[in-house]
Formats: sequence, C-alpha cells, structure tokens
Amino acid sequence: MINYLSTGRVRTCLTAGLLALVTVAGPVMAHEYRAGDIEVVHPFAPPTPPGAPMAAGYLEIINHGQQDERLLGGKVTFAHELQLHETTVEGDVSRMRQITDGLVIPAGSTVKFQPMGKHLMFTDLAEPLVDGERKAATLSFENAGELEVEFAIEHAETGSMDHDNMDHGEMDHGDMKEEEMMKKDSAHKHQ
Ligand SMILES: [Cu+2]
Repeated sequence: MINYLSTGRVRTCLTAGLLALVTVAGPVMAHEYRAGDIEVVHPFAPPTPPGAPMAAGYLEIINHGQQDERLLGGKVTFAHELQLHETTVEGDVSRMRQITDGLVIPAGSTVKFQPMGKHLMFTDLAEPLVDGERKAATLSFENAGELEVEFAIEHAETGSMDHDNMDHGEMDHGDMKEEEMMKKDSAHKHQ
C-alpha cells in the first residue's frame, strides 16, 4: 500500500534491496562460505604494488550457533603466513598487534575485519595481489574446522556494504594509513 511504502523502514529495505542488486550485477560479487554454524562473508584483499612484502585481508564472520567459536588462523599458498592482527587507535597513535591466541567469535554474533580494525595479514608475499583475481585460503576454526575460501582482490571501497560516501572516504584514508604503517612497522616483518 502507498502509506506503507512511505515509512522509513520500508524505504530502508528497498534501498538495501537495490544495493544488493547493484552488488550482484557489478563486476564484484559478494561471496560467502559456510562450515557448521560459521559463515564467512566476502573475504577480500586490496591489490598490492609489485614487491610489497605483505598484504591485508578483510572479511566478516557470522556465528549462527549457540556456542562461541574461535578463529585460530589459516594458511595461503601466496604468502608465508596468514596472521590475525588488530589495529587499535589511541589518540593520534594507531598500533597493530598480532592476535596469537585465536579470535573469539561469540555465539550469535558477527565479527567484521576491516581497515583500521581487525584484519588478516599475509606476510612475505610470494606474488603481488592483482585487482580482479581470486586467491584461495584455508581458515581454521576451533569447532567448525577448516574452511576453504577465496579472497577477492579488490579495493576496500568496492568491498564495503556500507554505501555511504563519507564512509568510503574514511575507508580510503584508513587503508592508506595502514599500508604506510605496514611498511614502517618492524613488528610486521616476518622473522
Ligand atoms: Cu597488521
């Protein structure tokens, strides 16, 4: 009904539906994987310049279960290691630390990996990540076990489901800062 359509809630749903169509129709398709109660949504990694020592990867993990899950880590063939990292910002200083004891995905929750937050780090890249390619990876979960996924190589803004111009600007900025930090931060060099 017309009154019904004019409510904010329905407009939001329609907008989301349109955006979903745009996402599916575009060159970059959302992709997802499932193992047990765990769903991995749209793993992606921004392209890297030739010779870059490492790359960041992002994804979303949904725990549909009643039990906490733990992401232990994973492996890839295009880099030496797949590490879990977290960026924290205190004042003007942002720091990255490696999460070595696994990352809890609480029951019924979604954990987003994104620029300037939790991210995956591929260390000692064997080859550059090229825009438009897909790279296979294996993620290891404590309960759900191993899950084969593919990372879409694409820029962060096209991987974002938040279709808001201001968010895009922040994400670009955040991504660049992170790349700069990756070059400078000796904690990120593989030993
Ligand atoms: Cu990092």
